[in-house]
This record gives sequence, C-alpha cells and structure tokens, in this order.
Amino acid sequence: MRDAILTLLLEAGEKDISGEKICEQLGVTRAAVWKHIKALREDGFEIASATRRGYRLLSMPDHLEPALIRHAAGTREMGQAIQVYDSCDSTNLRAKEWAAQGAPNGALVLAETQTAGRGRLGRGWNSAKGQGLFMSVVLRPPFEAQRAPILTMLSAAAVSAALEEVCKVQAPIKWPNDVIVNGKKVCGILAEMSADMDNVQWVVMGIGINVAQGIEDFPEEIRDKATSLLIETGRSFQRCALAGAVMRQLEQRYDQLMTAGVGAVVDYCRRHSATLGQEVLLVTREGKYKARAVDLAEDGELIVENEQGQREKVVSGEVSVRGILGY
Ligand code: BTX
Repeated sequence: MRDAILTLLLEAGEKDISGEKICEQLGVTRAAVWKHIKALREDGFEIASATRRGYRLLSMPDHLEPALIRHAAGTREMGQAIQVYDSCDSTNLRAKEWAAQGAPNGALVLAETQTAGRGRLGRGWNSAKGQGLFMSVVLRPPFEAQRAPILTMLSAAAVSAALEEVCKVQAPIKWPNDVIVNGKKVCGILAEMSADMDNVQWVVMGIGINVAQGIEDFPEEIRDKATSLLIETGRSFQRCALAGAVMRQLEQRYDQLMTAGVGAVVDYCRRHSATLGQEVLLVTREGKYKARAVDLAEDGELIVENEQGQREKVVSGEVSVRGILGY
C-alpha cells in the first residue's frame, strides 16, 4: 500500500492528488491513506496537504524505496520486481536465491549495506551503509553460456552511460567490469551464472556503485584506487534516481543486444574505454606478463600486443588485467 500511494504521489508530480482519488484508485479508506502518509512523513518524505486540494510530494529522503526506483526507471522489466534489504550478506547471494525460486528477468535486489559484499576471485566489496548502491539484477538471456561475458560489458556500459547522464561525469570502462572516474574505481561488477548444457538459466549481475562516501569512509588499503561520485563531483545524488537510470540504460541495451547482437555494446565499450592504449599486466594461471591493450574484438574480447609485437585475444574471466600504474 505504501508503495502504491508513493507511486500515485510521484505520478501526480507537481500537482495535488486528492485523498478521495487515492481512496478510489486503491480501494482503501481515508483513514488508511492518512496512516500511510503519516508513516511516509516520519520516514523523511515531505508531503504537503491542504483541505479539499489533497496531497503533494515536495521532497524525498535518500532511502532505497521500490516505488522511487521503478518510477525513475520507467522500464518494462529491468528493476520492476524489487526486493530491498536494510542489511544482508550480499545482494548477489539474495538474488541467486530469488533466481532459483523463479525471479523474473530484470528482478532487482538492493541493500543499504552488505555484511559480506563480494568482489571477484574471492575478494570483498566495501559496502558502507547508505553511501553506495549495492544491487543485483537477475537476467534470463535466451542464449548459451559462452555468450554470457557480453552481459558484464553490457552492464558496465549501462552504468557508464547512467553516470554520464545523471552525474555529468566521464565514466570510462576498465575492461571488462569496472567503471572509472578520474582514474579511480567508482563501480565494480560481479556476474554469477547458472547454466545447463544448452542454455543460461540465469545470470545475477551484481553492481556496486560508490555514491556518497568521503575518502575516509574507505579502508586505508583501497584509498588510492577507490573513489565515489561525491568525491569526484562534490555533489550528492539520489540513489534511487541513479538506480533507475542504470535500469533504464540496462533495458535499452539488453533489448538492443537481443534484437541486433553485440555490435552496439562492443562499440560503446570501445569508445568509452579506460583500458585501450594502456600498458596492462595480464595475470594468468601461467604467470604475469606485460602487454599493450590495442582493441576490442567484434565479440568483446580484449586484443593485446605483447612485447614481441604479436597480437592475441584475452578472454574475460581467464585473466586479470591491471594497468601498470595502478588500478
Ligand atoms: P573486484 O574483484 O574487481 O574488486 C574488488 C577489489 O576492489 C577489492 O579487492 C578492493 O581492492 C577493491 N574494493 C573493495 N571495495 C571497493 C569499493 N567499494 N570501491 C572501490 N574498490 C573497492 C568487483 O570486484 C566486483 C564488485 C561487485 C560488488 C557488487 S555490490 C552488489 C553485489 N553484491 C555483492 O556481493 N557484490 C556485488
């Protein structure tokens, strides 16, 4: 009910919506509406009310509210089914559980904080309460497992485009899964998948975006490589608006992938790359070696040139790519 009332207030925008209309649309009593308006106010929503005119939403707190995210996204599927936790171990774990129980394509899990936020290869993800977006989307692409890595790049492209749109910052992609602002990591992406012999059953795409941390909010050992949108722009951003923009970008790019193939994603990542042209350190099972990142292949794999001038393809997931000078 809270969600439905909030949605009506958001849809009314700058106009008043009468208590009577809310009652009619939702089939509830005036007293019930009043009770929810009161609870929303207690949670920091500023709602004007005037006799005979009705209610109007004036301002919102920076809570993770499903109605705000859905409204900001304006999507068909991505970020429409939503679960929010105040605290959980990892949104990827919660989303995997939901996926196994039949969560639809685009289902989204968010948390104000994570007690066991996960990075790749057993690493952790620092999840300062209320200061970042910690979210995981369930995707159900109708294709085989070998094609799944493109979804990580697609998500990185969606985050990069959303940050450029909402925060007006350049947000290039460190192939294949980090988004960088001014040379530091503002977002990391962790994809996990369940597949059978033929097809992907689901992919859980975990996205962590640093929004409102100050530098002292990061543990000392990552201060040289981590940053937040607040640190880089000096501005605060509503996390729900940002989550909505990421969902919108994701849906647009996902639809395009399904109808027209990988071309647009690879092209976006090529044009917004923090990796191409850089000296990189490839960390493989056989050892480490230096190379220069020169291009992305048509399928999104990284093409590097080794010190002997030979070109080769790097498949994401098989190696770790590091810039020589840092992240
Ligand atoms: P990654 O392995 O590329 O990056 C993890 C590394 O990044 C850590 O070892 C640390 O050095 C650094 N790091 C840790 N926390 C942060 C941070 N907040 N900002 C910048 N750098 C950091 C990248 O893994 C994938 C991260 C995905 C996180 C999301 S959050 C929602 C979802 N749930 C979950 O458990 N993980 C994903």
